[in-house]
Amino acid sequence: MNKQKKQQDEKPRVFSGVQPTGILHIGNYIGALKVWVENQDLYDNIFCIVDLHAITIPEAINPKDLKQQVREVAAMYLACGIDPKKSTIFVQSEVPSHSELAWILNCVTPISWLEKMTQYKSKSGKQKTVNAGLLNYPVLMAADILLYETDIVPVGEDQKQHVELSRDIARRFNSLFGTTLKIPKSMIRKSGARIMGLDNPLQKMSKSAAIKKNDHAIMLTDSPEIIRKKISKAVTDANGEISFRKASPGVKNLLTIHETFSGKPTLEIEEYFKGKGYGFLKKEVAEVVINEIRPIQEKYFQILNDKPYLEKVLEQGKSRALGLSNIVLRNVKNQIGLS
Ligand code: ATP
Ligand code: LTN
Repeated sequence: MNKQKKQQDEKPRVFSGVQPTGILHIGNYIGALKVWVENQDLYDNIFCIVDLHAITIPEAINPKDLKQQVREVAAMYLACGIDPKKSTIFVQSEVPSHSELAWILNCVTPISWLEKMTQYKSKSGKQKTVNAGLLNYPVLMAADILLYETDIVPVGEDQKQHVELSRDIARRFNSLFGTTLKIPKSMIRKSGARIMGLDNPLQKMSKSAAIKKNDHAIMLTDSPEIIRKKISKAVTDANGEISFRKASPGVKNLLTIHETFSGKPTLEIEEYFKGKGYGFLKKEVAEVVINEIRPIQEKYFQILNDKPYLEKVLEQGKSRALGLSNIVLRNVKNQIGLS
């Protein structure tokens, strides 16, 4: 066994993923990628690009663009600091065990559990025709997680309910067919797990909303000028209070963005902005964001243009994911009486 593999096998396992539904925004970065990178040395990490989840909203996906969007997410993982020597990166649809386990888990998951999911309720409300994939979305997510005997799932606040459901599905499978699946836990950062839209601080910042509204989100590929402009237009209020506890949602969102990018304690931030106006706050927030994402952007475009490197990383990731996931899938099939 080589040294890298032995070290990976001894650490608790992390699994997480992002949908290739467009360019990533600072919410994805703060809630997910930054957490992955900060904890990378502690765990055996598996990071997936969940293209099968992305097709649950068919009108958001153009078949001609999907492969490129997958590459863009992979390049962004690497540019943010995911190191392929420490982490496995792969594309969900290239590892068929995900769909296969999802089907089996669908057969042990009550529909009522799925109908209660808040993401399903909000996304299905926006569709003319609701496809079964949207309802079964969290079952595929459970399959992703459970296939790798995952210990920890680092995600933003919006995915907490789905990780809870994965735990319930695993417990139900284990009680029906005997203990087979490991019960995972979510990892959610205390502050910054739900970054809000700049145009509407009551709505979560999301890739899909960013496609429709220009000033909704800061994309990780935005230029410094665009970032300054978007933040200068961010919705605030008329009361002028710069405090984490008392501020309105828009101002609190800006303070949280500052806190997560600057890494400074909240008291120090409040002290710094005391008596200063929102114009100053917005300028400072833009600068901390620009400073951190500038080097990421340089790496991103370089990696995106290096197709052979990207392909090599994804090929290696696929090979490890195929091997690991087959072991759990075989056990599950065995327990359930399938050949
Ligand atoms: P879409 O609009 O296509 O559903 P999204 O922007 O909500 O996309 P996902 O691909 O669903 O992004 O999420 C990837 C990761 O980023 C998940 O861990 C999710 O919890 C996290 N995340 C998404 N939006 C935010 C946000 N606004 N704040 C913090 N974390 C977020
Ligand atoms: N549903 C998640 C993406 C996702 C995921 C996963 C996250 C799919 N499978 C497994 C963690 C673990 C989202 O962010 N929308």
